[in-house]
Amino acid sequence: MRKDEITRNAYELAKEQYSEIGVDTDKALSILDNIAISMHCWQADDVGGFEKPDSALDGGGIQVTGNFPGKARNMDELRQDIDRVMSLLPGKQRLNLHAIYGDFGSKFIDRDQVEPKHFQSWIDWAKSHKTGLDFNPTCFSHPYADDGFTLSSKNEEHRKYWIEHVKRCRAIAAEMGKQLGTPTINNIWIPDGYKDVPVDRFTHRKLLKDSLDDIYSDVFPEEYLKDSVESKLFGIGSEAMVVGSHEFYMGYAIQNNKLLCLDNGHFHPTEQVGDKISSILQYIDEVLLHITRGVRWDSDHVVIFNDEIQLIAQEVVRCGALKRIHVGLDFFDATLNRIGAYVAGVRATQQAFLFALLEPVSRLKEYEENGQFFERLALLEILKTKPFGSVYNYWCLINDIPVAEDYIKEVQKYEREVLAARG
Ligand code: RNT
Ligand code: ZN
Repeated sequence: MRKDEITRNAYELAKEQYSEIGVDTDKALSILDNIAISMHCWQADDVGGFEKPDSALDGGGIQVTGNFPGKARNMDELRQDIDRVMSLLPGKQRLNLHAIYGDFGSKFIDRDQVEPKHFQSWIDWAKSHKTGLDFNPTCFSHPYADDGFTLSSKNEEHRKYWIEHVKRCRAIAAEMGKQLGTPTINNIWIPDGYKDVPVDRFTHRKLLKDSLDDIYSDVFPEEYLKDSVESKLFGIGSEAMVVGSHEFYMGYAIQNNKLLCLDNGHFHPTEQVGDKISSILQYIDEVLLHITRGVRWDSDHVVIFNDEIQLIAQEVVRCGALKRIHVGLDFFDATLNRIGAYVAGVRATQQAFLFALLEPVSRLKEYEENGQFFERLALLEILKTKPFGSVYNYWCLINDIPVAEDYIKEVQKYEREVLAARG
């Protein structure tokens, strides 16, 4: 039997098995078609960016480890990589850029000088790819962030500099959204915090609040720009206190009608971001997810199909909140083929959503409401043994995308033909 035929037959069998428990696989796939995954650009070059010829991640409490050959060294290589990644993915993707990835030419453009024109070639790129862009100010890897503080700095010159940067980023993001006809999310994450136990937490948090108020006093149409804020528990070098904590930003987002960004690497390891979604949705209209995998800490490993990601996707689907959730990825591992890392991470995320979409939610709720907890447990366990992989494979096939292990060969080929030449 030809491979395609096996994939189709397996799908037909899977479809029957799911329909026995009241689940429509075709419907699940048509919903999956519309879940856009915002792919972060920074896995391609280890969060380096294009400010200087050899820019590298520096500071900010986040770390890239590894030196697998083939990282993108410039904008052309990064675009080439992203194209290759997208060619190996079914479904919709957006691209999430950081401010340091502008098209700066050979001139050094400081962060308080960035303008929409530096991102016009990205906007054109997105147009030609019929996709949207998301955006992030870059408040790290800069001398003015070396002391660990940016928007909450007690140094007024530094603070004003970062406020100017973020204001410019919002203008850039709004321009992207305007030209692309789909709102750009501008997500603020700052590293600010102390390595050791501080005495004055209050002033830093007050300064951050005032900086945000100043930043958001510039008004842009909602169809162009959405604003989100991302909290964190701790970072390398900010172990004792992070200014932009969960309480801080949740309060800010509720009070100021902003999106809240939940990065699942940014909480105590036993906390579940999946559990937070139904609470936050009571108060906040829209949520941005930064899907990642922390291993013992916020290590930003490549996303895999694990319990944590499954619960996040299940909660979004069970809450009926797909329209209120924006799915972004945030990982950077330099110990393996970076193109493969992207494809594996996006596929794992899509699989988590597919797995959630293949749940007979109303039957499960019925068991729960009847107090039939054994039945709820049993059905949830049985769902883990259902052939959802056959449904995912079929989705790849009908989208003309390499099915299952076939994509490994494609990544290997790219490594041989393109990445190897980068030295
Ligand atoms: C850092 C945050 C943030 C960054 C990116 C590069 O802990 O998760 O989202 O990873 O902005
Ligand atoms: Zn993040």
